[in-house]
Amino acid sequence: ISFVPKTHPRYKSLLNREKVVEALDKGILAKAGLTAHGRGEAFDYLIGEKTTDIALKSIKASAAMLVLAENPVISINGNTIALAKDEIVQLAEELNGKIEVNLFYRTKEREENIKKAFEEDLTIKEKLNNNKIKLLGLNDANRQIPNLDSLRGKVSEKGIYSADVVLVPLEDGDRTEALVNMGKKVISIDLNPLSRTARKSTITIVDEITRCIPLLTKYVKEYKKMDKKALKNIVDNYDNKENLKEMLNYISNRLKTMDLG
Ligand code: PTJ
Repeated sequence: ISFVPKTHPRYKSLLNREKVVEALDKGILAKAGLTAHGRGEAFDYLIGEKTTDIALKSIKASAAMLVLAENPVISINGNTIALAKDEIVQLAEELNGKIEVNLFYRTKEREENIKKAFEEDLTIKEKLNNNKIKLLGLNDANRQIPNLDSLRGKVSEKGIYSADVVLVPLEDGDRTEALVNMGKKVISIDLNPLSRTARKSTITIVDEITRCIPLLTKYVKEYKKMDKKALKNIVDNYDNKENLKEMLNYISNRLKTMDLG
């Protein structure tokens, strides 16, 4: 049951909080996921809680990169599952279906609870049975990302280990660099444009996950009909450092000219 009335001016944000708390109760979210969520909320305030044109550029470049990829994988953690499980499934279906569970705070119990959350949903279960989507990283995280000591380093051979493009929403930092060092392209979703993840990624989408995944899916669908040369052009014209600078300028201008009335 939701305690948040639909008319509340901050409905969406409060609903996301409820989802995160619910996922904690179900043993899906790491406790640290609560503070990570709060940090995200704070940055979302700074950007005005909407998808900026700057983020849209990153979304389009990401869609092009995902369509061009030979073996893309969507990495998911507790926060991503709490907020955007269904949206991630829809995106994966438009690609090769590969979703990999990759946890910083990896415990057997959380793995079980996550598996249950996917299989309890009958629509998702059917998609798993029909191989429209594949949930990797639970029983098959047998490979190791070189130079990454955390449990995030345990990955699936068919998933992140062999992927050419990895989408990493709400990342914790050092893995992005390790994946880039393996020669992979990393697309991250992170509301904090100052984070190490944001700076090390090939493409950073500075936007809230539940807002940007549906947009990403929309552009993936559209770009699947486009020729590869045009898509390559979109990717080649994208500069991540430039995009992050634009985002920081956007935030500082917004704050300087803000009307508090
Ligand atoms: O589930 P696990 O065990 O893999 O653990 C997941 C967390 C999130 C706890 C772990 O990865 C972590 O500690 O992450 P960080 O270092 O706190 O980074 C998370 C980033 O996600 C922060 O920079 C936040 O600004 C950002 N963030 C939080 N909520 C959102 C978000 N970005 C987009 N949309 C959000 N809703």
